[in-house]
Amino acid sequence: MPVAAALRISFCCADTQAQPWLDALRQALPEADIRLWQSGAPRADYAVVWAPPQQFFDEQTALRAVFNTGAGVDALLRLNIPPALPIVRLDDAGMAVQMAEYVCHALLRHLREGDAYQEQQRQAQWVQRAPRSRGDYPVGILGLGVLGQRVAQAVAHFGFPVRGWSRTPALSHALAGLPDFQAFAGADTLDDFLAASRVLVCLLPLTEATRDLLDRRRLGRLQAGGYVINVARGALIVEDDLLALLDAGHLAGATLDVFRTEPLPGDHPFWKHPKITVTPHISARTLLSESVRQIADKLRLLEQGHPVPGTVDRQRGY
Ligand code: OXD
Repeated sequence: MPVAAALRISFCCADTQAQPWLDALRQALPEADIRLWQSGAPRADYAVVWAPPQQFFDEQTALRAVFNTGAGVDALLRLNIPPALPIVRLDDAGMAVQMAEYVCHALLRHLREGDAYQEQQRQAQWVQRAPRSRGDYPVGILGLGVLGQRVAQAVAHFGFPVRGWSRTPALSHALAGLPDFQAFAGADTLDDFLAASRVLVCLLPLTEATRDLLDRRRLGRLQAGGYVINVARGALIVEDDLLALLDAGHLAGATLDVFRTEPLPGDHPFWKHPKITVTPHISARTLLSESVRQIADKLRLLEQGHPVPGTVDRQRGY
């Protein structure tokens, strides 16, 4: 059903090429008046945003809902936004499969000793290293939302034992059928979950409860030779503690896609650390056509007075 003619949508996305988004949104919602936000613009009914300035919300005081063009809303929740204004994040929109690819790539590269073979090539050394057994690499997925569940399935497909942790018990059918899967739920199971994992995949949202969650003590619970893959938010991990455990040899390595400060500063020790692989927050990109389709569908649902999936629980922080 088309939306009402007079709807106004304001687009305010940092670090985003606006024109392709405006074109796609106008095509998906032809009845709406969709404009790139600038200071002093008329008040809109809906907003499509990524990392907008506070000024946006100071001026846009008639919004009925805000669509975030990413999965994480932590940056948005740091702003002063009316508490009753619904914030809707993308759920999946093509990100889950990308996340699964990224995590499996990092995991398999670690299992198959990609770094060591790369070094051997540099030295022109023909050495066949002893095969490793994936049974010795239980993979702990910290956070079992849409992305975490997809990652768990993909990892299980390669025959790894999978451990999953969620804040509340929320076992889906997708996970129930996995062959070697162990579920942990609630804060008091976190230590046991970590101790049951050798590879840790961080997929939690950043909230007051998860900031600095992975400190020396908790990372130290991972099995010896542990490996950390962070595709969620940099601030989940205490950086100095991660470095200390890598240097002490308890952790074998880390693949990091997200950082406390992005872009990662040029002099940051992660860049040159021999056990760390750095990528520039690319594990799951926002895909324009899937995202616009999802935003248009959700906006229509809201206009019809229906609840929409992906609406952020402001209390919980995601
Ligand atoms: C994110 C995203 O939230 O890239 O990090 O969508």
